[in-house]
Amino acid sequence: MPTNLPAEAKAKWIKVMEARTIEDKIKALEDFLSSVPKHKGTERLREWATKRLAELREELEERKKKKAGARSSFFIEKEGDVQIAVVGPPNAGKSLLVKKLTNAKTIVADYPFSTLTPVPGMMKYNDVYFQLIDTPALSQGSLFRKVIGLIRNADGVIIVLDATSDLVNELEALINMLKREGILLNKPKGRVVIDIQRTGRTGIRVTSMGKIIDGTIDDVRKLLESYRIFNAHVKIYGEVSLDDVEQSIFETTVYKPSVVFINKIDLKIPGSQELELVRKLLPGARVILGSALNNSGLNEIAPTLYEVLEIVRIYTKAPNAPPAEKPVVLRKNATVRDVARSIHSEFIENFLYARVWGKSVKYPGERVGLDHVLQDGDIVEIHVKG
Ligand SMILES: Nc1nc2c(ncn2[C@@H]2O[C@H](COP(=O)(O)OP(=O)(O)OP(=O)(O)O)[C@@H](O)[C@H]2O)c(=O)[nH]1
Ligand SMILES: [Mg+2]
Repeated sequence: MPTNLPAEAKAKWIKVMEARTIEDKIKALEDFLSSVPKHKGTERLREWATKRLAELREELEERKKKKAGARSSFFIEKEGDVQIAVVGPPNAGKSLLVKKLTNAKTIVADYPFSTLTPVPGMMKYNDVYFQLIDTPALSQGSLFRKVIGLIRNADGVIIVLDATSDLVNELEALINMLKREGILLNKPKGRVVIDIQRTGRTGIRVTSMGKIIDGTIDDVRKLLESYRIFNAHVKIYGEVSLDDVEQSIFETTVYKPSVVFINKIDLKIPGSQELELVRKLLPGARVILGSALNNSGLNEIAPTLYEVLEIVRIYTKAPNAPPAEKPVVLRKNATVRDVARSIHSEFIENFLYARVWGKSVKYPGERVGLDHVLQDGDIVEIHVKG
């Protein structure tokens, strides 16, 4: 349903997007919410904004605590290349799994709700650093909102289930809990990514790798402009409606790629019918059977995350120098522009051309422009003016 927001509210949204600090974001979001008229079309938006405000206020509290040197904090600074929240029902084995996969000093205990604060650990695979976060059990309670915040900030999730429990019910409950918070574990049919450009005057560029079912690229441009967004790169994947474009301006729903780890198979091996139902609940996710106790299935986790996250490693190089050892880690459909931006915004402003070696080009060292789509393992040499 369209939100039909008045121009005043739309103008206030841009302030939310432009806010750089949590304090500013809270203020702008409050201001925005007060200008949104109450009717059926804005119901979802208002509900979402209210929850988001609560989350931001909590995050602010946490950051203050951390600054004050408090021992327990829920806010985990991103380290490494991708951040993965390890979530699931109580006592499923989340902590033991994170402990086995990383260097994390997290507590494993044979009673539920033993983990009360998130604990990060680092896992390396194929030159990519995965920061895994052991989280408190996901169930309604005082920590619920905080765990949701952790998941929203993460790039993906590992769902840990206990093979001796009712897998289908547990998973369904978890999916629905997250869905109510605007976190989707199933890839939506289409997806809109809006990259707001803060430097330069690029105008609105729309790259469609799918189709807009009820409008044109020009309609997308007009919609964004009505929100006073004038410099942005809009990427469309799959089938989307103009409504989806508007929802993605608000970021009301986010999709998190996921891996399901069915743990404790040393105690019970799930039946094939049960597994089929699990797969049906999350068709896009990958399911791994294993045991954190016996170390089985653990080796499959990193390569599977790599696949579901659609990770692309790009090795940058300076002219007449060997490629960097540490890749820039991006996602599928990443372009030379994304690589240039990751180095410095000046690389885009002064960009001349790039030379690329690897799977995305016809011959080694081919010259390409900013919009060239790269592939995993490519080497990129960017040439700039002056
Ligand atoms: N048999 C068996 N026990 C396991 C396995 N993985 C974990 N456990 C045990 O299950 C209990 C719970 O493990 P934790 O890692 O603390 O579980 P959790 O999901 O972190 O639990 P909370 O933090 O309380 O939500 C501990 O006694 C573990 O030793 C497994 O693969 N097999
Ligand atoms: Mg735990």
